[in-house]
Amino acid sequence: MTDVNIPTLHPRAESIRVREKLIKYCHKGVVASAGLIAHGRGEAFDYLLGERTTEPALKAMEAAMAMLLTAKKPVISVNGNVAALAAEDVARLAEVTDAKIEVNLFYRSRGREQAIKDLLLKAGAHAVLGVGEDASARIPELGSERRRVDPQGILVADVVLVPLEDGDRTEALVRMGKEVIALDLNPLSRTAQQASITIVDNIIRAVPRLIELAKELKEQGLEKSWEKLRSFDNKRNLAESLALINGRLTTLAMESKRLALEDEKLGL
Ligand code: PTJ
Repeated sequence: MTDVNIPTLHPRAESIRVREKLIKYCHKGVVASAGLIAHGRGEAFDYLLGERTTEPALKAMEAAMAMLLTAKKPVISVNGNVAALAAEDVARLAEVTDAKIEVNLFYRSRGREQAIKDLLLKAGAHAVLGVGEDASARIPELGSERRRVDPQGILVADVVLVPLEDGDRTEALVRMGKEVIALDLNPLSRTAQQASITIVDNIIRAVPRLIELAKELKEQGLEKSWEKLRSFDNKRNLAESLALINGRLTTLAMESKRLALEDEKLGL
């Protein structure tokens, strides 16, 4: 592995730093090779969103935090990308919401499970479920390795936070009667569409904001949380995110056309 020198003034310095982090954790066996591809898809959607936390994402975060704070057995599901990008924040989020942390992988191997658990413990997590023999229960009607869950964690959870995942598990968890909070930059993903609440934002920005929100909502009281939850509509919120991308692209297309016309006038 080579260490790349990232010029501080490079316009995409932060983006390159994040990529390098994922590559490093891929070499350490935390991130699956396909996780690098998944990150690229996330980057593309982040570009379309303007690489910022949008109003619909903030609304979804408020509802998600309300759901987590009023849950009886909340669980945060962690895969390789999540551990590499947000281990410390996930540990903090679990603490402020009294949630359990469980490793759940599509490309499951004993080595990766353990590497992710170690990373989370080092980042401050008190306990990490779903590793080795602990993942002894199964999500019914699910074929992938994601079906393996911990009987102390996802199996009995009422609310599961599922960051960075597009697949069949969310649907299966909803069928089991659980509420699912998805965190996914792609508002069109299967997971985003099937979840009870979808936060369309980058995990790097979203989890720190969720931690701040926990404090704010706790200060406001439980009744306020229920209100936020009752008034939230996921389909409407997803539509707002899509409209936002659409509006942004329309504005950018118009601007590009205006510049082309100016060039034409100048004979360029
Ligand atoms: O660690 P494993 O074995 O469980 O494998 C994890 C991956 C990510 C490889 C696996 O879950 C997978 O293949 O995921 P998908 O189907 O590519 O879906 C990942 C979703 O996360 C996509 O919809 C991306 O847009 C989204 N995404 C990627 N990076 C980010 C993101 N969402 C939020 N923040 C990001 N930084």
